[in-house]
Amino acid sequence: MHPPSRQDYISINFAGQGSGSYNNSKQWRRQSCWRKWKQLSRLQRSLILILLFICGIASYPAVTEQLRGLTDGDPETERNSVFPHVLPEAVKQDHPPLPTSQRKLSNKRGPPILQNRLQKKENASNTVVEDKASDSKKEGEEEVISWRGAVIDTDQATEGTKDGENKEGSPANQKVQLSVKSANWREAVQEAFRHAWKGYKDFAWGHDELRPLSKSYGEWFGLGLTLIDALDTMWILGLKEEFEEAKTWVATELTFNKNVDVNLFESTIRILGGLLSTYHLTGDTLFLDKAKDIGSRLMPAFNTPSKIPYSDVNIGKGTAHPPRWTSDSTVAEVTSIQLEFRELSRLTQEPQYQAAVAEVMKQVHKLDGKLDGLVPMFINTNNGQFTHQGIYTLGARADSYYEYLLKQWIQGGKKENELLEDYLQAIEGVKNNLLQKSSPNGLTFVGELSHGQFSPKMDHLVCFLPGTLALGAHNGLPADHMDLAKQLMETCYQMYIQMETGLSPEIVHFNMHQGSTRDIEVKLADRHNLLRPETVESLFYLYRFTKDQKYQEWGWKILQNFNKYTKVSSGGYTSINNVRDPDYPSPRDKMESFFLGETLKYLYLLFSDDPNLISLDQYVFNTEAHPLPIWPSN
Ligand code: DMJ
Repeated sequence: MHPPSRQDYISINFAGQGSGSYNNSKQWRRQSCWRKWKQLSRLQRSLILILLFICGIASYPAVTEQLRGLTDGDPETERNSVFPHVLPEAVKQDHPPLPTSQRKLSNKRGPPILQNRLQKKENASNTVVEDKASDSKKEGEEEVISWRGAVIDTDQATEGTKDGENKEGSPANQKVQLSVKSANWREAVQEAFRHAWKGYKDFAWGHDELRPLSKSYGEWFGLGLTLIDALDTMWILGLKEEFEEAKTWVATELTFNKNVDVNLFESTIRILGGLLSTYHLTGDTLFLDKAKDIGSRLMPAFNTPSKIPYSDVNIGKGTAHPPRWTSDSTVAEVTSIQLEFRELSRLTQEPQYQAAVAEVMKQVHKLDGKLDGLVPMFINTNNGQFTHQGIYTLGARADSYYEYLLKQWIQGGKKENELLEDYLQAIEGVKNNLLQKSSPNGLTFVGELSHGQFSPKMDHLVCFLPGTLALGAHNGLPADHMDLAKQLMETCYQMYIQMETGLSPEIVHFNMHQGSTRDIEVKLADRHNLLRPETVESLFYLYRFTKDQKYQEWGWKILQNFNKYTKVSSGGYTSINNVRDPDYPSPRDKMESFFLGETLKYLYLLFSDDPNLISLDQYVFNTEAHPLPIWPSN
């Protein structure tokens, strides 16, 4: 496929320019707000004014308290810093969040106006610095707009209101309350991010991963993995100050000219993907230049006899190799780097990136050894054949193969039929071979097949599937994909709430025999939680497409449980060993980069009612939650 020119990309436009539809300009918002205000009944207007008044009164003591707190320091932090632990005081966060007006007044609220930025991309320089310069003006406006928005956005309020908890009051009042609630939840995500970032900044700045308990860091590739993975999250959450300091580090410290072995897949999805999406969101070519640098340094991985890439590349020496013990690569790894390399070709007009990853897809498409479209877990880099055949899973080592079939098809404008065929066939394969119901409650789950033997084992990783199925249905694929998505979403949520901490283990086993007393069992070795994103990722898709409030409520519970059991007082969050022991979840002393790159980003987007905040008709998320543009049709 001939990659479109750079200019074609810049001409991506978003509905509404010059027409009567969506346009996020200040003038439009002012006019529209006033029009909507005038359309409200007198009763609705009075209710809103009373609510504003009550919030104003209620906020007075909290604001003065905050101001006192700012001058006094934080004794809690000082006490806990002597011996870090998973915060018992985070239990406080079980309480409903404070109304916005009672919280610390942040000067960086609300997401940046992404669509606006993209619409004006050709005219404006779009630097963050510029955004910063106009901050003071925006601040006041955004406060007001968030209130007006509560009224303006009523048609985005959800069906969930019908069955939700706010049965009293007028429909308009209910919608106001829902908007305020989700604004508070977004703010809680911002707080969580700031807390995670504080730990990273204090103890791991510029390193790959925070070790929050030992107040140190872990190195994997030595490339500031967490910082790069988190760049676009900060942009989307509107954390401009944090974004600026991270950007400075990228500009002044980040170098890929290092004698280090990196994993092709992990560095593609986290680093290349993170840099490309940050370039798209900000328009800052610093990130594109860095993306080109790492992308070209990863290319030696494809120099293999079969053109199926090796797992590891030395980005300084330009050499690549498989793991020491095998010449195999993982199927998910070699088939989940395509979105990023295809986009790199489109942006640079250099076809070699796209050609290399397309060759992998072409070969895998033709390979023997699939079962109804389901793929084995390994592929040999010498002969290009599947190895260790006979085991089929939607979990580790195969998961994102399925995700990227659909997402490449969407990215490329739904023209590449082989990708769609392989995806549809694979979903039929899941239904025919891997789908079962648990006992006693009939939860639908995706198990595994090993040489014809079914195992009722499901990785938490499989919880990407409800979101992917929903995305497919949204793009015109069969409606029963959405039915299945909803059933699996329920199961993934049950994997959380049936645990004593309310957090999912890494792997569960479902009971299938009649007479079972519980649906879900967890083996001792599988009780850990790594702060993974897949369930909240799927909740985000399901909420976007259905507007059913329950998905937001579920996400809120999960965030509260992360705060309760994984938050470390001195900064950061930690993975834990035992989701079944609320008294001692046994912290592991590691904050994975995807907690900032994915988990918190998806939670924030889940709590947003703005479908244009990373529109799913304009962006496709890579498997590390980095949004990349859907290519324009021309
Ligand atoms: C992330 O790196 C990606 O989401 C990947 O697809 C799977 N593993 C982690 C998150 O769980």
